Amino acid sequence: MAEQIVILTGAGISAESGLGTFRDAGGLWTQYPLEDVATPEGFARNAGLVHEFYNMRRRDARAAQPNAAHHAIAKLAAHQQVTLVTQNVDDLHERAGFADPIHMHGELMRALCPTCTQSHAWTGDMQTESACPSCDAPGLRPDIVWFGEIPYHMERIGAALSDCSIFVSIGTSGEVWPAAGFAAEARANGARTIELNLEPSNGPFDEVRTGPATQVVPAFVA
Ligand code: BV8
Repeated sequence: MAEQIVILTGAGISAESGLGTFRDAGGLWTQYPLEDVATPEGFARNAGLVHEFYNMRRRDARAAQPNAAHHAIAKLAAHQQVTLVTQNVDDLHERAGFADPIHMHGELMRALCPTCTQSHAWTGDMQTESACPSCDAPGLRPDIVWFGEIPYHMERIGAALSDCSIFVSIGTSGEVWPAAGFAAEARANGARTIELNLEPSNGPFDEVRTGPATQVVPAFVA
């Protein structure tokens, strides 16, 4: 039977495309305290600051290009059964040709209406008075899963983790839950677990290959 591969990516896969990671030196959380910009409480306190944070990241993501690691995963999916779960909110996997990544933490290029709960494509800047294209209510928020909120697509992810024979973690520190528990969950279901990362995260991996994603991911896929 063909291998069923689950790949989990984090901010490290987009680092060489110029997009900031969170916990590395100079990372995003050192510039903006996550409590202020990645929690519902922070948004309620100061929506303008949150929009400033995500407008900057949305502009950066639009200016960035997918790198060799994003392209290698898209190439693998052309001839293997790959479920891609990403913690990233940029669209670099899609722009590298991977059709349907599972964005468990939401997407920079989408807006969520707190009034009618509709999600909309949104590629420009967002302000506190930005209105919902469906119900016209002001107060749109980025369609991002913040700390304390329930990640998207958890059932679909759980099903993929129970069926997979190989689990590959790429560019994530493994510090954010529930994503941090996926490798152990896959291994408990009998999968071989592999980490491709700049440095080992010391998670439950059968194999660890260290180095920049643009080197270790194409080598793994080859
Ligand atoms: C949940 C928003 C319940 C989008 C993010 C107390 C109260 C409430 C919750 C909790 C709590 N204690 C714990 C929790 C759970 C909490 C959590 O995990 N907190 C942590 C901090 C302890 N989690 C939650 O709240 C989640 N929700 O638990 O709900 C629930 C759960 C399941 C079912 C039902 C109910 C929601 C978490 C989502 C939060 N939103 N982001 C955004 O702004 O981007 S998380 C944020 O961190 C990003 O999404 C990011 O992707 C994610 C993970 O970070 P990484 O991607 O790993 O990035 P990091 O910088 O950490 O690491 C980069 C790695 O890359 C490093 O290893 C580095 O070595 C490597 N690297 C760097 N350069 C390269 C490289 N690798 C290769 N090549 C390179 N060139």
